[in-house]
Amino acid sequence: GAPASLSRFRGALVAAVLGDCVGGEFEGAEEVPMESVLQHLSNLDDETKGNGILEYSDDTAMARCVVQSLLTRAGFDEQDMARRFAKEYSMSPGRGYGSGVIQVLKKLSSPQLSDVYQPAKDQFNGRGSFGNGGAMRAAPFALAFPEPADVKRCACQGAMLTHSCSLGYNGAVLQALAVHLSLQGAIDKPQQFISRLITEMEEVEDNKETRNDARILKEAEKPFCERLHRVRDLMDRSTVSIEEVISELGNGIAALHSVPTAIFCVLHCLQPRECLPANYGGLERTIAYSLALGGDTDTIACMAGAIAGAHYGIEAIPQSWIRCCEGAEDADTDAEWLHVLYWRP
Ligand code: 8NA
Ligand code: MG
Ligand code: MG
Repeated sequence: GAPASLSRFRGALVAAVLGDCVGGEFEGAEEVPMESVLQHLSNLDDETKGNGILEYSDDTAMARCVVQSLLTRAGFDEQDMARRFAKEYSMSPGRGYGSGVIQVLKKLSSPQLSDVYQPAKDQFNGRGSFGNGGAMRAAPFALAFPEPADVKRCACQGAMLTHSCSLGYNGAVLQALAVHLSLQGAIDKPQQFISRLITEMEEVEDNKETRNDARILKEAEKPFCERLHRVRDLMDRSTVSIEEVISELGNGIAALHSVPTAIFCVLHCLQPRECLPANYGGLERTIAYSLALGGDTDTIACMAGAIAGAHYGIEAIPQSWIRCCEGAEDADTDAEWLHVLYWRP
């Protein structure tokens, strides 16, 4: 498809919801046999199974708030976005939110609150959360702004409403950048794509806060850059096992252990793979592969889904999958509105 085409917007937003909904089945599982993944996915094709609708979790609930806020305000408005997060949580608290972020969401609903960034800063003894909760909802920022500088700034500030640790919000910046580049068709050249992400993150991570957080958490000086180099090394290898991916990149709830992993899933599944059915297209391979890693499967599949959906476009998504996932149709409509916002004069 053409750069930033409507098909790519729809693909990104719908595949993110699918990843969240189908990934919920395995969230937190230590080992997920590929057989179980393929069984789960084939049930979606089988209407007679009637297993009902797969519900979305916090990932999609918060992404929907981001979308509605960006559309209503025609740009980033932290007060409005914070209010929407708080309201969404109070209306549906059972969507599987991280145990820490719940405190932030409760504080954000207080009418006395003067600084919407303060509750996030109070988390974890003032260090802030490094969870992937900022990154899991970052894709819509890439669909709202054509300029990478706006994508980076707004993804960062949007994440800081709940995640004030640099290892949290920089993960959101990386995820938004990956979707931004994918929308432009940059994944047609995977080596250049990963190099551009590294170049961008070199700059994003070049500051005192990042160096300080990285030192405290005993990570490399530029943690996301280091992980992206690992992604590049794994891409260059002819074979790589699931165990190696987990040990090199992680599959956990930290942004550092899941955003680079999601990017790897997309790049690894550009070609057919022996462990995956030959009749699967690239988008189906990406979702299946993300689930087979185990751990935070809904969030990794959600983030990989957004990047892959922006690359392959809406046509690559099986209709039967869309019908099974709560919120997928809404995401499709939202994508059309974001496309208008993105291309506004
Ligand atoms: P969060 O901000 O509560 O962070 C998630 C968890 O990460 C916290 O509960 C802590 O255990 C840990 N953590 C984060 N920052 C720090 C820190 N500075 N020091 C020590 N520990 C820290 O939630 P979130 O919005 O980032 O959500 C992340 C993930 O958790 C999402 O996938 C979400 O779906 C959720 N979740 C995951 C699972 C799972 O099994 N993988 C299950 C339920 C919910
Ligand atoms: Mg979730
Ligand atoms: Mg999750």
